[in-house]
Amino acid sequence: MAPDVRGRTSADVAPEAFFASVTQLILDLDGTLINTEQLVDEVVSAVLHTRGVFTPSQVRIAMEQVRGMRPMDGTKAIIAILQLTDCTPESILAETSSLLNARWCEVNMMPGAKRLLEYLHRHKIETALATSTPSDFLEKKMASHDGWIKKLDVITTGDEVVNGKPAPDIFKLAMDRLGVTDPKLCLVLEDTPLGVIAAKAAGAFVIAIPSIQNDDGAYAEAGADAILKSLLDFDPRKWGLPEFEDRIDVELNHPDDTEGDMNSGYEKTDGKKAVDTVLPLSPFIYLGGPVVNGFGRGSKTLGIPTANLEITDGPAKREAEKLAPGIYFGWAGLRLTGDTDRNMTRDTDQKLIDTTERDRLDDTHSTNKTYPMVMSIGWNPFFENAVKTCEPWLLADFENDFYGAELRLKVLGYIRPEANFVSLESLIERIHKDAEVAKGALLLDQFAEARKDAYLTFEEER
Ligand code: ADP
Ligand code: RBF
Ligand code: MG
Repeated sequence: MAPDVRGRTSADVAPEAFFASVTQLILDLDGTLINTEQLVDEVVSAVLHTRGVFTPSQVRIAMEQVRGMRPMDGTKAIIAILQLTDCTPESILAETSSLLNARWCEVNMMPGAKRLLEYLHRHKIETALATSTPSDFLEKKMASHDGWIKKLDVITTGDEVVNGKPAPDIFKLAMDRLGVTDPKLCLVLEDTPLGVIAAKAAGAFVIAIPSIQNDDGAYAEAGADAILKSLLDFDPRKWGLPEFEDRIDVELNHPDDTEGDMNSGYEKTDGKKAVDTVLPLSPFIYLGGPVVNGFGRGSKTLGIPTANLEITDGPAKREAEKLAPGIYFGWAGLRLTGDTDRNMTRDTDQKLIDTTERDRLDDTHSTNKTYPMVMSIGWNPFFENAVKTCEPWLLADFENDFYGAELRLKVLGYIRPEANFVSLESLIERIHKDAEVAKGALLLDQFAEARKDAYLTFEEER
């Protein structure tokens, strides 16, 4: 997205046409509030592959085209796109829905969804759900979700309207039930292009939070008024609503590069210390596994080595799904074994070495240590990665590589979304600033204490 004259992307701001305060919110469910898309893709594509001979990408493209539709509409559309013969939509839907019903309990909420719902409830902001899911499916889908859905003012389901998304019916019905007098004061959050089209046709403002990667163009074309990377980046103040109030200030030690950095909120207060803000995660997220090979460009291209963890498969996958793509900070525990024992380390920031750590550093035989870390999780837009990576930079100097060593992370807070940059230098500068934000945050009591954790020192499993 091209930066505007103020150096911000349109994701940061409500559109010029928006001048009032939002009075109601309408939320999509799947892919917006709950993380169903991967599971649905996995189950439906497995069933489709039993019904015909397709390449994985044919199936993926077909599924992306129907995302947001009601289950029956989507199944019919997929049959048409893939030109499936000898099978009815009813038979496919019967199979996919029974497989899915057995697995809805695996589905997490989307990162930031709980925070948003609690905020809306706390501020008594009228909110509706507008889901393509029919009500009988919905009950099964939400069975393991502690009833938060019942706290919403209005629920509209796919079976209640004649036409499903991309038709505007479901949003119009939600607006009727909310008693909306002016659709332009309604804000819709949607993850699919078809949902965006439907909400725009109903007259609402729409924020897209894409569940289809690397295709912001499709959302812009659908008419999205703003595109965010995740719910964590929704700023209600820009829509005339009260602020979240849960980001906390962090003092930065090296505010030399503040000039001209409009994007960062990196401001000098009373001409001295620069401050930034971070969003504490609640609960903290634990990730662990062996350090794996990445693209080999962290240290080479950026001078910033990142000890990649496998998150598309294996034990860390489910935990990593709880994190929106973005930049985070926390503590890392590292168990060096065999050859990697020779590694001598030195914390780059002495203030972050507590007494226990100092003892451990003196004991050259001990190899389990904890380090401050800053990490990126996602698709690295600057390099347009096709796979999601988790890349922690341990804020210490190591003499040797430690591929294969056991790494454990306790992720404490969110710094910012993944971004694209005009140059490699500006990406590098920004990552160094992230490290300063991480170090500043880790000095705060609430995050400093989190270092004492038997998981990080390999005394306990999780
Ligand atoms: P890759 O793309 O394979 O991850 P990098 O260039 O990012 O390659 O280098 C990462 C490797 O460098 C890590 O796997 C680790 O073995 C080593 N390394 C050295 N110092 C650090 C550090 N401070 N933080 C993270 N990894 C480091
Ligand atoms: N890559 C991006 O494309 N955009 C980013 O905003 C971004 N931020 C990062 C922040 C931190 C703290 C770290 C450690 C990495 C970040 N990267 C980002 C990832 C970087 O591109 C990646 O580590 C290298 O490509 C090496 O694989
Ligand atoms: Mg790396």
